[in-house]
Amino acid sequence: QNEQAYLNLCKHVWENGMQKGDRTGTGTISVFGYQMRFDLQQGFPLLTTKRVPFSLIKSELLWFLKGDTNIRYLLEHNNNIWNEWPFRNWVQSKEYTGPDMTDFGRRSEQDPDFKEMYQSEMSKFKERILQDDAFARKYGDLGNVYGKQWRHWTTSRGETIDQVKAVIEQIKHHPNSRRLIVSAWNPEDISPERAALPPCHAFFQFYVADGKLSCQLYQRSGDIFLGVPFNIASYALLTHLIAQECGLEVGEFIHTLGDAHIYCNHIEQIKTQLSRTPAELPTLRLNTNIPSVFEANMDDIQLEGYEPHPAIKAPVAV
Ligand code: UFP
Repeated sequence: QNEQAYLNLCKHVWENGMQKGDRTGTGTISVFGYQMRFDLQQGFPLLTTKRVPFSLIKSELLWFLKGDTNIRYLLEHNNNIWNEWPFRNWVQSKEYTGPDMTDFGRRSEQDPDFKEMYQSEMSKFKERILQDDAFARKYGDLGNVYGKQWRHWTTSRGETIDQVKAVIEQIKHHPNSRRLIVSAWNPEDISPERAALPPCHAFFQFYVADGKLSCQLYQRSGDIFLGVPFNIASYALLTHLIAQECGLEVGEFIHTLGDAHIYCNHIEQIKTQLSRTPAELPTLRLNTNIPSVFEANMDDIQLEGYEPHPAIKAPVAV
């Protein structure tokens, strides 16, 4: 069963992880280097031991594939997963005149009055991104994140490289190639001024054998409880989309993690999840008439038979 690969990761890190401090000040237990394999023929690897919001995964992946880096598209699809980073830029800017939002992540966990103020500032911020074009351009753009590097990698000569388009061409015409790679990791662009967050899912490679397309991802840093379930489903979906476009079946998704960590404030949640019995995995249905992966939209991607256990809430480390 595919989901067991993820549950084994949780168990492995829980039992063997080292206590380790981290950038966010939250604290983690962590291991370095871990690999999971998901056979995409055996169902779509969206976890069933807790509900994972697939619509957020779809809109985020479509946003990457469009080469978009502005959160406006995400907000238009009720997707709030990238809001904290641009919000932090906004509240740290000279133009922001509202109440002090320093350290808003931790403070809103500890102080209900602050949380109310934060939520109100955040909803004003989102409204403005949606309504005000100039504001959205200035404060909604995450900079050199996935969409930019996947579709518009900029070279030192000022040319742009569309890595995803190029890799699809290679898969179609040179399926035996050992160079079927997309890199989101651009050393020139990882400073805080140039990108909201250096890419976590940094580098991926495709592989074609026996009429099946497989994908392996190297993820430098994985938040096991909140991030990794999304990342698995997102790359599984990407593999399905590209396989369909190239006239191939799906093979495996292989997920290789660098720093695989459980945040200290996710431990109870992980325990709850590990106590649950996985259900049958859902099946992905793609519209077979999508002209290209770049033109896919939300309705072209549907899941059947997703009957998970209830969602489990946990704070995001920013
Ligand atoms: N993270 C993920 N998956 C993602 C993503 C972020 O697990 O797709 F964008 C987590 C990993 C880590 C934090 O806990 O976000 C990023 O922090 P850092 O840059 O310090 O690794």
